[in-house]
Amino acid sequence: MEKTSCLHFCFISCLVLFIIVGSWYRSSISSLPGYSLQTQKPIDHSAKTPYHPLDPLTVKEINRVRTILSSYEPFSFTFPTIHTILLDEPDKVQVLKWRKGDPFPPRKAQVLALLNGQSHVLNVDLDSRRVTGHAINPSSGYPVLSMDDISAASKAPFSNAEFNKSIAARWVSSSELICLPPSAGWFGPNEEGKRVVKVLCFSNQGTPNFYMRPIEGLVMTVDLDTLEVLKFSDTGRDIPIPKSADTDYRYTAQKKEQKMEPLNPISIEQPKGRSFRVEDGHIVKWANWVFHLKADHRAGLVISRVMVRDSENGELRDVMYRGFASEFFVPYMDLDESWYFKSYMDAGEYGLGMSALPLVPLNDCPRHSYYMDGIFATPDGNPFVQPNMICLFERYAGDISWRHSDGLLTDFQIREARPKVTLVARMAASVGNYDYIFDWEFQTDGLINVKVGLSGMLMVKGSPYHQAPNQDAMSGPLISENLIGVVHDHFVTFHLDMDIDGANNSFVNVNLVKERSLPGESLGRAT
Ligand SMILES: *[C@@H]1O[C@H](CO)[C@@H](O)[C@H](O)[C@H]1NC(C)=O
Ligand SMILES: *[C@@H]1O[C@H](CO)[C@@H](O)[C@H](O)[C@H]1NC(C)=O
Ligand SMILES: [Cu+2]
Repeated sequence: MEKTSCLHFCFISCLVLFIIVGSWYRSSISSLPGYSLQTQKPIDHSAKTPYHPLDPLTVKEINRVRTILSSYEPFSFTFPTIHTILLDEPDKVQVLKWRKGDPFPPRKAQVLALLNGQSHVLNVDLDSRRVTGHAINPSSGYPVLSMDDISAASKAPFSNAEFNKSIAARWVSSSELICLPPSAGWFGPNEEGKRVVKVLCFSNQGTPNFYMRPIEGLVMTVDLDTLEVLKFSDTGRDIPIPKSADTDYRYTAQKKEQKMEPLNPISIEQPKGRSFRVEDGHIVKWANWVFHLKADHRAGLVISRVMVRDSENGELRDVMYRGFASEFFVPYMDLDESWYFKSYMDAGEYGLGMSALPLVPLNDCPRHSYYMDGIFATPDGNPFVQPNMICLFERYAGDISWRHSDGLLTDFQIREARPKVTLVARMAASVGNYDYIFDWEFQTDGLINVKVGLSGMLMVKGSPYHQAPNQDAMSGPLISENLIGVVHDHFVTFHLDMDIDGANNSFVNVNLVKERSLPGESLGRAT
């Protein structure tokens, strides 16, 4: 939030509790006859160069950052663990001044790294090949978890004898265990100065949907740097592991007779192809809109330099400098030892972009979609391409964008209607059990609609109850035998730097006030 014109919006999404296995389509659209998977040629990123000052770091540039850091003195003995290497975006004034063909403002990277338990924030100038800024532990807290952190933390419990005993007492074999670090945090003064996570385990016996089989009450507090189990807690020995029956959500596992009448395949035709284009890798042009779209490790998807073409004089007018999801906050309303800390901040703790897996053509995004890749850095500082991370498509859902008919009161026989076609930029982050679907939708009337869809699995709690429970004693409804869907919220905050016809914008809140009229009095007549 650097500018006064930035707005933070907070959307409170209601508590979402769905029974996991409901009605399923027998098969996905892409496996139906006549629905061949349209493919987009994979992009070779190895030699790509940036086209725009806001373009993310390329494969070559991430390699260059790695080379610069390897010969940087403080890291000459040990290369740090890389958490993020991101473009250090040039100042807004420089970006606004820049026109295609102009030389770029200096290309810079910001690096978040860890070495010997210390956080390093580095600024790297790619042109002069120098580290231009270096702060050690500049603030409290730690960088986003790396993939190495997550996989090391998930293995850590197995080095603990108490854990093995606890597991054996439940007749669970270690081969069916999946452990995950759900939330980083600070859990008390004993952990001062340490990076710690709580690790929880699930059983995948009989189902890939292990989220439905929590080993309830078993919590290991793990030091992410030493991988030592700092605290072991088991309060759930008498809570059974919920059954695995009917928990597998895959199409191929749906054996039950379909209760719902099957739907015929559906697809929107675009006989002349799509009407948007992507220029220079990231500039999207569609109808009256032009904007820059890119993948981001933390935010997932960043939209910048959004402009709309004036229908009268054809000139491009500024609408938004930059918009992205800045953070999530997902607190669970349960005070148990194994639940109180569950308050995920999915963007900062895991990275929405880092959690976004390739989209499934035809089912995640319709036919004629354009796919964009994400380029990030691995913990050893090498570039990594996440293919098909974002999709762009034109949406037509059968709605009307505008209409008017005339002829009832006059002699004009007018039937005018315009179909509503919009452009959507989409990505889906699979942050553990949850899938967040982000849609940035552009309408020809100038509206930008941001939608966040929630899908995936619930984070559930094992319970000794299997029916008719005492609701008061629980932190959520019993959704199945021995399973509670713990009540929780999902808050999403957005960074929206609006520049509607320039940077000087204000936010106007209009509140209507109800006025009461006395019997026999008309306010309209009184004024
Ligand atoms: C715990 O069990 C695992 C898997 O059986 C084994 O590899 C590990 O050595 C055991 N750890 C301890 C501390 O006994
Ligand atoms: C924005 O408004 C302020 C106060 O009215 C004014 O001083 C400033 O020059 C304006 N900036 C632009 C870019 O128009
Ligand atoms: Cu939820």
